[in-house]
Amino acid sequence: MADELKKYDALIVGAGVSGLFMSYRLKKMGLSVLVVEKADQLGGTWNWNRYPGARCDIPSLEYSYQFDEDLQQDWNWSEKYSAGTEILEYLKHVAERFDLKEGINFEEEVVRAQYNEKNALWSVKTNKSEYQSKFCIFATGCLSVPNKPEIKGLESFKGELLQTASWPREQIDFTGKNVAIIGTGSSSIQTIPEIAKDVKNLYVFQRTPNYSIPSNNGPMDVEVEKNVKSRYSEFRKENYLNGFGIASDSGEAFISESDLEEVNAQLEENWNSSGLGFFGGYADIPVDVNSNEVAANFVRNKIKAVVNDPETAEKLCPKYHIGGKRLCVDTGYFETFNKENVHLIDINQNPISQVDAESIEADETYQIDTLILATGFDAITGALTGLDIVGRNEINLKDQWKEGAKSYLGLGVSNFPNLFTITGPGSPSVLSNMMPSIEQHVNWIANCIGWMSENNKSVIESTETAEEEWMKLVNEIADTTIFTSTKSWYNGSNIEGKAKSFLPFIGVPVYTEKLEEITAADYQGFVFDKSN
Ligand code: N01
Repeated sequence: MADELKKYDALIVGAGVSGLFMSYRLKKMGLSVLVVEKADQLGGTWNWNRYPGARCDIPSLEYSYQFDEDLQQDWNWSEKYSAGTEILEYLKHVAERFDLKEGINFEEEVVRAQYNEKNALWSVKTNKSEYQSKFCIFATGCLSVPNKPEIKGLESFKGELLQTASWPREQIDFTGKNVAIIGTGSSSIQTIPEIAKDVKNLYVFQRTPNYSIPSNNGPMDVEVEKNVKSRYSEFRKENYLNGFGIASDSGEAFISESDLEEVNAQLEENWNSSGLGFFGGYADIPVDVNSNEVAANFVRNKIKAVVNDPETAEKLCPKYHIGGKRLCVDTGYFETFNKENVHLIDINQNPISQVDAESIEADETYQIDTLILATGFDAITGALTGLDIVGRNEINLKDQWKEGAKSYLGLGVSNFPNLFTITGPGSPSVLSNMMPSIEQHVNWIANCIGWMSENNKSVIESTETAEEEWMKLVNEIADTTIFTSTKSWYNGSNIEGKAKSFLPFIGVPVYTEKLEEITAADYQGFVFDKSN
């Protein structure tokens, strides 16, 4: 039976930004490749998150592929921060241009992947078929499994139930409707100003307020574009040398050693221009709680200056360390709370007690037509632990990661030979510009497979020791920052029952240096052709 299965050199799970580029690299190397994608079209994040206002919070000149010079010269973005729809068009263009659609099976979902030690092949079972593959590559994204909270009575709601992370393709008409939205993270902060334009009433159920920086978005500045395109590769390299891998002022000044007036002037400049680069110029905001408080207070004062009602403004002011939860970038978010049809409900004081056929209940009962869940994701590991991925000795990845995910470089996992993850736990991933981080991983995996072939190696696997030491380093670095002392999806705190451990590697340049060192030392920390 097993011999009849279709065989590939590499099976890639997911046809988003990473799966597309991975298939491009491997096909170019002459490998037989199959991509399976559970959606009915490519695009990953940008296919699922179609809510009004969805847009990238990293400028498009940076959030785009760099692997092909002609592509990056030819493509023109219409705005500084492109809308999700435009990014989806871009990804479709890339797929067409490089002939990537051939070889993607859509509406096919992996249910189980099992490593067979006898023939060193993965058996991958989907809802439609079963395959064998030498390499199994998970390009399943860091924010791809929506978190659906347990709310009493939710299933009895008779109105329209929407989730930002799996938004329908057709346009939703909110005109004259009473709408409730639960959650105030990035997705909600992007969609609230858009939805508020048409609704009769918008009820925003907030558990934790968020820091958000204005995007100052607008049409693409052609001079900026021209300048970047004239030196694109240097521009990319410079950005990737910054801690979070994005363009920002890389000055190493400390707020703790600076004149406060100067600090506020710099933060004002950042506020007016930098979006996610708001910390730019000051290296101690993520590591020194007092300096962090200066930046946090700056944002709180901005919120209070924008929002007319002092009580609402106070509720919108976050109290935790700025940056501890992912910073948001918005277009008119705080201003929206000055509209008479927008109501902020603090559910810390009055938690949501239940949802009924036509209402939601917290401090009072709100009659609603539409309920939107903007409640986030089972981040970084959810797409992997949600499947049955079975490695050596029948070990299931979800069991191996029960006490917290461990990975070597975010690329390999011990006991799971010839399995790669793109931007897995322990890599900069969500604490960096995802595009270049994805390209870095895809290139690494492709080069590693090429190296194995040249050196007559068939099976690669990271060692437990390398993995332990790597995750120790990830945590040691994180412990020097404010990231571990804030509840966030970076450390699993948003999902009930999930192990609490900090997963991203903080610091793109250090990560890159280590990755290069390890690779140059013939993939130190990995073993090849380990006997069973
Ligand atoms: O999700 P989130 P998101 N009852 O987890 C609340 C990326 N992104 O989809 O903070 C009530 O940030 C939860 O409250 P709390 C970006 O990296 C990128 O908004 O847990 N509330 C929180 O307010 C971002 O960080 C772009 O107390 C509940 C919210 O729901 C990441 O995706 C655009 C609840 C979830 O916020 C996730 O953002 C959009 C409950 N039971 C997103 N459960 C780009 O521009 C959860 N909440 C690329």
